[in-house]
Amino acid sequence: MIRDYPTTPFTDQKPGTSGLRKKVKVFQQPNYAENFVQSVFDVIDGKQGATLVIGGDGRFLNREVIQVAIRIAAAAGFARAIVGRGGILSTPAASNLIRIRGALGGLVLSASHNPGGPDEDFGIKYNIANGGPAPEKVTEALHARTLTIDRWRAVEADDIDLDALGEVKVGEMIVEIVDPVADYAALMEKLFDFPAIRAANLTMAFDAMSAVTGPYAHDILENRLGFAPGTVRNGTPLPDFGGHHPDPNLVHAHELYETMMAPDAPDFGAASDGDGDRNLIIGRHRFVTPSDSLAMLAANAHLAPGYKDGLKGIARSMPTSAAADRVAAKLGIPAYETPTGWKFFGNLLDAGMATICGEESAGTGSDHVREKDGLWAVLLWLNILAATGKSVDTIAREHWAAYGRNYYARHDYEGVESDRADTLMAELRRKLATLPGERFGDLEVETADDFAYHDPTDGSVSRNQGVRVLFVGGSRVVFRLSGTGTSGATLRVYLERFEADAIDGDTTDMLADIVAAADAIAGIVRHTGRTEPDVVT
Ligand code: G16
Repeated sequence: MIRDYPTTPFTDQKPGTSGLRKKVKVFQQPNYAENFVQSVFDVIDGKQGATLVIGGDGRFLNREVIQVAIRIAAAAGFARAIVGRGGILSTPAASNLIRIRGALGGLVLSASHNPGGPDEDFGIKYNIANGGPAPEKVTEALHARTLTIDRWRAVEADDIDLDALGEVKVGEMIVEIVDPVADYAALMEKLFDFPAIRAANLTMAFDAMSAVTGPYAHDILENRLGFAPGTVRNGTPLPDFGGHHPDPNLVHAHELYETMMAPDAPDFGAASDGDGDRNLIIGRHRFVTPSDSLAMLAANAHLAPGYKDGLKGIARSMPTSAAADRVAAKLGIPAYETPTGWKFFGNLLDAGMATICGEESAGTGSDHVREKDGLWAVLLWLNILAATGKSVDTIAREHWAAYGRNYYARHDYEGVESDRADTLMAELRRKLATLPGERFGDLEVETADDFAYHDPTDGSVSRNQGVRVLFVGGSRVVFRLSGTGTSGATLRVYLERFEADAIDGDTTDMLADIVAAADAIAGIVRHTGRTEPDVVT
C-alpha cells in the first residue's frame, strides 16, 4: 500500500558542486532526506517500469536512507532497484551499474572526502542514465521542487536485509541486492593488462582510508593482481572512516606519504577517498600532483589495452593546471576547459569529444563511466609502469623534460564566514576590468575574468565559475568558493607557474611570488583574517 506523508519544504536543499551535502544532524530532521529523494523523483520522467541504482560509501546514515529511498522509489513506480550489498557502491561502480543495467538513474549516498559519523557529513546525489551526475538543468529543477514540496509518498513495508544477495519485493518493485565489486572489477580487467601488471612484480601500498574502496582494492589489487596481502591498508569501510577525513591528500594521507618517502619505499603508493572517485598518486620518493597525473596518464594511456587506439580529446576543469593541454597539443587532439564539477564532463564524453578527463581535486577518469574513478587512475598508472619498466619518478621527469613543468598548488582557507568570503569574491569581480596591466612584483596581469563555460554540445552557458587572473608568461591564480563544504565557506586559491626548462625547482619556492600576488589582488588576509591557508595540496 502506498501512503502519502504531508511535509513542508526545507529552504537549504540546493545541490552544490556534487549533490546535497549536509551535516548528519541536518539529514536526521524528520522529512529531510525524504523530501530530497521525493523531489528527485518528482522532476525526472520515465520512472514507470524503470530501474534505479542505489548505493553509498557506507558512512553513518547510509543504510537508513537507503531503506527509505527504496520505499519511496517503489511508490514512484520504479520496477527494479539495484542495491549494492550492505548498501555499498563506490561512485564509479554505481556509474558503471547504471550504464550496464540500462537504469534510468541512481542515488549515490556520500559526502565524498568529507568526514563521516553522527556529528559529521552525509550527502545524496542523483545520477542520470549516462551514469553521470545530473546536469545543472536537472539540479535546478530539483532545487525548485524542494521549495514547493508538500508531500512525500512511500510504500508501506518493512526494512529489507541489505546484506543478503538476491531479490526481494517491496510493494510492486523488485529490489536486487548485488555484489558491489564484481561488475566493476570485470570492467577494469577489460581496460587494463592485468597479466602484464602481475608479471611486473611491482610493490605497492594502497590506503583505502577506511572508506568504500577497501573491498574493491582487496579484490582487484590483492586477489586479481597478486599484490602481497597487506598492500591494502585501512581496507574495511567504517561508518566514521575511523574518525579520519577520507580525503586522499598529503595532509590526511600523510602516513602513506611517509611510507613512500622512506628509504625502503615500495614502487607505487596510492589512496582513494570516501566514495572511491578520487585518487592520490605517490611514486617512490615522488609525489605527483593531480594535474600532472592527468597529463602523464593522457600522454601514456595508449600503453593500456582500453586506450590503445588513442584519445579523442582531453578535458580538464578550469582550475586544473594546463599541463594536460600541452599533451593534447602534442597529440593533435582537442583540449577542453570546463567548470569545476564532474557533471560538466558528461556531455563531452557522451558526444565522443573527450576520452580522458581530470581535475586538480584529485579526480581523473575516462569514458568507461561518467564519474571520476580513483582505482581506474591507480590501475592506469600500474599499467604504464608495467609497460615501460620505468619508475614514477622517471616518468614524471621525462614528461617535464618533454613538455615543461606546470608548478602547481592549491591553498584552502576553510570555515571562513560566508559573508566575508562573499565580500572578497564580490570585490575581486568588481576590479577585474582594471587588473590587466597592473604589476605585482615581477608579475604583470595579462587578462582577468570570471570564468564562463559555453558547453559545445548543447549550447548551455554556466557563468560565475571562478575568477582567473592570468599573468604574462603563463602563470596564473584562480579564486573560487568551494561548492562541497558543509559549514561556512571555503576559499580555494589555485596557483600555477609554467617553466619550459627549470623542471627541478621546489614548488613552494616557484610559487612564492604568485602567492604574494594573490593576497595583494584579493586581500585574503584582510578579508579572512587568516595569514596561512588551512590546507595546501
Ligand atoms: C566534487 C566534484 C568535483 C570537484 C570537487 C571539488 O568532488 O565532483 O568535480 O572538483 O567536488 O569541488 P569544490 O571545489 O566545489 O569543493 P567529490 O569527490 O567531492 O565528489
